[in-house]
Amino acid sequence: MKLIITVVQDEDAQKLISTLMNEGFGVTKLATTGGFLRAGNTTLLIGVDEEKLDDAIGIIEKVCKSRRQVATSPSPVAGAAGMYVPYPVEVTVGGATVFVLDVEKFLKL
Ligand code: 2BA
Repeated sequence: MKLIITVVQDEDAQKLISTLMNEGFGVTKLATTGGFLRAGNTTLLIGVDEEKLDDAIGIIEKVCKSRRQVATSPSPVAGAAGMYVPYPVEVTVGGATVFVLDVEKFLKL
């Protein structure tokens, strides 16, 4: 068995969860926050049999879109007044960040 941990954008989360569940996958949703943008995102835990791993990853790939997002981050250099000046940064977020882990044991007690 494998455990997929995937970080996706909130905009894609609901559709991704329904599609995975309709295909018979079990899903747990966590409300998370990205370290860089400090904005909300969604992390899903999906336990899958090894032979269904590629199917699950295929669904994630199909549903999750990449988007340009502008964030205001503190400047790494101090401005003339010696203060850190916020400036806008544009980044491409997603489609999805996916980790696949081996599951040593899977129990429902
Ligand atoms: P955030 O950390 O908020 O990052 C959002 C987007 O900002 C990233 O999109 C990336 O395009 C950009 N970014 C992140 N760190 C950066 C940096 N040091 N310099 C410049 N740009 C940077 P994604 O790569 O698609 O990541 C989306 C979200 O997935 C991340 O949100 C984070 O919550 C998660 N994530 C990505 N890589 C991860 C990793 N190695 N471990 C754990 N979580 C990760």
